[in-house]
Amino acid sequence: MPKLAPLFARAPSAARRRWLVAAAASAAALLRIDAHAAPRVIKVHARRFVFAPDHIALAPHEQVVFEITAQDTTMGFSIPQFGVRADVPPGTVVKLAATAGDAGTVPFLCDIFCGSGHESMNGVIVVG
Ligand SMILES: [Cu+2]
Repeated sequence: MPKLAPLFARAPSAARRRWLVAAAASAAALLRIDAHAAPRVIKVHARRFVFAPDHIALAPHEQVVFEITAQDTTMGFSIPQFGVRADVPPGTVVKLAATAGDAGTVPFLCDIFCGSGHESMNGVIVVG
């Protein structure tokens, strides 16, 4: 691989400008690819009567995919404010896409009755 400094020392300034423009275009293309990168994956595990994690931090308007598993019985994973929910049977990985809204605190919860602690099975997404 040629060393860059001697290359520039020998190259005419027009060629050097073309090289710099091409390098800048490549960098810009990489930034565009990064902007459209796959959504962040967030794993959430549900068991009676706990979600782990039960606090999740998202950036405003961030697109994510929750990968949800359940340990002992079919659970529901619901984020009413984001308009998404899923049944989560044990032994499967359920993928649920969601997009955060503006900054704020958003509750999520189990919406399938799973036992005597079901009513307290919830968590919080902090968008900010
Ligand atoms: Cu439940």
